[in-house]
Amino acid sequence: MSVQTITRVDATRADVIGPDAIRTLFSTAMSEMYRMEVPAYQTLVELVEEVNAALLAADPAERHRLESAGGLARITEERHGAIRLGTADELSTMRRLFAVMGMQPVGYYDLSEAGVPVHSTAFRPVDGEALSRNPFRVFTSLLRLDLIADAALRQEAETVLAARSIFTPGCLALIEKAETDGGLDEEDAERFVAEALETFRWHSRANVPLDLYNRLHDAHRLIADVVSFKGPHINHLTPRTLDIDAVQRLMPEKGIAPKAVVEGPPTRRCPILLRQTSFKALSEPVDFQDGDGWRSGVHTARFGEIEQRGIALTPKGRALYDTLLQDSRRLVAPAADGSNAAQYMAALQEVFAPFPDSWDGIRRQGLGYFSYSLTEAGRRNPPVPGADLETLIESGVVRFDPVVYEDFLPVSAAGIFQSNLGDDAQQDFAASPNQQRFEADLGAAVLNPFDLYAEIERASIAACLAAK
Ligand code: OOG
Ligand code: NI
Repeated sequence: MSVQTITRVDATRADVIGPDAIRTLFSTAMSEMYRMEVPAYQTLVELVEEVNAALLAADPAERHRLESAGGLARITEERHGAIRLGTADELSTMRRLFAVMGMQPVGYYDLSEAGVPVHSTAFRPVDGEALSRNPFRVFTSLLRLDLIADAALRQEAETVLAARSIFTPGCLALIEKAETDGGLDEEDAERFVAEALETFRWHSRANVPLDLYNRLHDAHRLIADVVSFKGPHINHLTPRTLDIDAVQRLMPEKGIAPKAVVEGPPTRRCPILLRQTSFKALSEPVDFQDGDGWRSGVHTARFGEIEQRGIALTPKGRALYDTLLQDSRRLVAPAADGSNAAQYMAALQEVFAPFPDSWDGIRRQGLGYFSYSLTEAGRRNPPVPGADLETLIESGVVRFDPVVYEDFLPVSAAGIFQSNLGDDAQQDFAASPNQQRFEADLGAAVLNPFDLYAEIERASIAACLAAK
């Protein structure tokens, strides 16, 4: 299995603009496109900006912490999107496309367990420097036709998917050029972004007749969404807020109805992992093939989501999170119609009480990853070789800041999928994670997120102790 990454960017070639810059061009273009396609997205972005600005104005200490940890600049522009692909070829080409922008596949998510016939990874930048420039991520799912019971329908779906090509010839040529030359110059980068954007665009004309759409839809809504269109339309683009409870509360005032519960951990002083909420997918007009003509219908796929990101947890912290989340769901299972939302949120809050809620508590128990840096005093008076980290922290030479969680959560993702598929869409599939198959289809192994966070922490400690 070969891993194709762009490693030969030659720093001496002034015309190569580098993957971080291409990623920023792309995420800006994507945001621009989605703003035109889904006006409610713009409303959400504005609401998030208002809430973030109000929070920072009211909490100078938090503002200062974010500024000195280098996290403030990236937050306003920060987005993640999601797409759903139909074939192994589409997935492996998508990996090469994202590699041009410095995005690697991180993590494996099995959603069959939650009744959604896909498995997924997140394409994102991985090193600290690239993340601080622009942490744009795309949650990318591959449809699992192997989970569809009806063999004839599966065959029909496969035939439709095999006949489509979701990338423009120009895009494919530029991916190859970037791989061969080790990057793109500015002009090619701009062409690449424009061509790549075509793959993510919404198509109001379906690729299949209404009758096939309906049969796919009856098998599972998600199958209809993937198979019936020319391409994998981006289905949401999520801005990051510093206070998700405030956004959830204010959404109805802006005419947007949020899902009943916020996914993920409860409200805390020290946020952990990821909290998310969304508004339901819109019913949008679609034209279906009908003999020689077209026939109008509707499709629901695209929605809005916001998120608040907290600290990345260690395997020990993550295990505690998973246990507590399961315990709270055992106590109060969130109803699909949201009728027990208040009880669920209260149970969550109570069950999570044992999870320490101070940065130092989380650090001392080894539950989260931190980035260490020299304080002002530490820079004036750098530590001597062999100094002890804990002593340096106590004496105010070294400070620590939480490392941001850059990934996703399978239970939350399932909740988001389900709230968008409609409350009737829950279906049982045999839980069958198949990371090996996914990686074979991807053409590469997915990176382990824990390794990436551990490396950020390790490098930060090494830099403190090596400072001269
Ligand atoms: C992806 C849903 C998962 C998230 O933020 O967890 C997701 C999809 O609906 O395609 O985006
Ligand atoms: Ni999302």
